Amino acid sequence: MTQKYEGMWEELGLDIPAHEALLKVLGQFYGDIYLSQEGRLKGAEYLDFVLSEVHGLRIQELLEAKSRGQKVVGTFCIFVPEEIILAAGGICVGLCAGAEIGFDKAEAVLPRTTCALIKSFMGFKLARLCPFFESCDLVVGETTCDGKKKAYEVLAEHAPVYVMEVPQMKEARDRALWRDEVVRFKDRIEELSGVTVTAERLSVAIRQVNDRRRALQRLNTLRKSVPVPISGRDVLLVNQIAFYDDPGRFTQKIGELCDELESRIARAEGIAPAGAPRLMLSGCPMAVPNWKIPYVVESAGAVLVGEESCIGTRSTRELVAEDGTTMDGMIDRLVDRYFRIDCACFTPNTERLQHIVEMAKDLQVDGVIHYALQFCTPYAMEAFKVEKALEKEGIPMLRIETDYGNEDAQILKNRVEAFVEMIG
Ligand code: BJ8
Repeated sequence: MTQKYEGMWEELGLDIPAHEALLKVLGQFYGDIYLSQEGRLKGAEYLDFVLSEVHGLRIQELLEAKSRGQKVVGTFCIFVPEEIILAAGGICVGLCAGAEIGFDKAEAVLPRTTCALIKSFMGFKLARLCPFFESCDLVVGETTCDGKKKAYEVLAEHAPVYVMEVPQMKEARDRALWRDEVVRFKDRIEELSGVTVTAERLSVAIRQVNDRRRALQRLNTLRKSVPVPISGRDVLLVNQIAFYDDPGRFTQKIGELCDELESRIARAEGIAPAGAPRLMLSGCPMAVPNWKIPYVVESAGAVLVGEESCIGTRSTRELVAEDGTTMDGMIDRLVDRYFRIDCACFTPNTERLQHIVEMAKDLQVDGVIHYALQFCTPYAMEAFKVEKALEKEGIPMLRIETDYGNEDAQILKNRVEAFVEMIG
């Protein structure tokens, strides 16, 4: 792939030697964590292909779309209403990053005590290693946690940045502010693209994004089966790819994967033995290629059956109501759907506790692993409430705080193994 796309990467201004080294490490990492799994599905070939071409073919597609006049918009948070970008003929790509890359450069402009996700996206940008970033006509930030909102001020010195104000509470006045923000965002996207977002265009986009969510909901429902037919690692990858790939193609491929899973379930076949402890992850998002915890958990003999996270059910649980007929009506439905997101940046955030308990029961988990990135105050603080809520239901929880490095791999392994042994 390297030679085939080198000209394209050069034009995007990437640091070619460093990028080549990154792809090499990523390939090895992927081989160890993904390709080594036994009994993988045929549908996983799609995941392997997308990942192998994530900086190649997909970027080529984005650049071709740009040459036809479409705009590429990068985002960091599931609060950004993708439907509006699509309705303006644009393409939305997730820019959160899950690798310890460019941290020396990031730490020159941000405190060391910043969460790894923020340092990673800043590092990828400053080290010129992300072709998605370099393809963007606009990057959209949001006022969720303090680290992110201050980091966007720095990022704005290096890229065209637009910030949406996300409220901190969920009162009527907060909803009114959020509605204004969604309309302001629509205006900005119209200005960027030169395309007016009409009710017809928005209605098509709402259905398209909902279809992708429905495909992921179907996949998550199939994981209730005992034995579980697909590994947590593979589902995490599916959720990660959802932020990069073309929505129509993704929905079709995940539909095919689900068909295959249904046949596997009918034959009572699983990816892990029926007695393997079933665990659920809860907490911070895991952006590509952050596969550390799922790998540790599944190597310890457990199987992951759910992810209560933004790269998981937090972004797929809710659909936008499709019964809006006017522009105002559709905006209201978008506003309501996004306003229900239970991010730990909100206070209070009791819905999240209810969702976690419901999910844990529904998936018949034996335990929950709460995952917070180091220096992520919202999720690390909320972990205590999550633990209490689960304790009331008799569901054990292991609290983990970590980063993208491998220094704590052995400690994590020991802790997860002890947890799995305890619940098993
Ligand atoms: S809706 S979870 S994607 S804000 S890990 S940067 S919170 S310090 S990612 Fe998030 Fe939107 Fe919420 Fe989801 Fe800050 Fe924590 Fe870092 Fe985080």
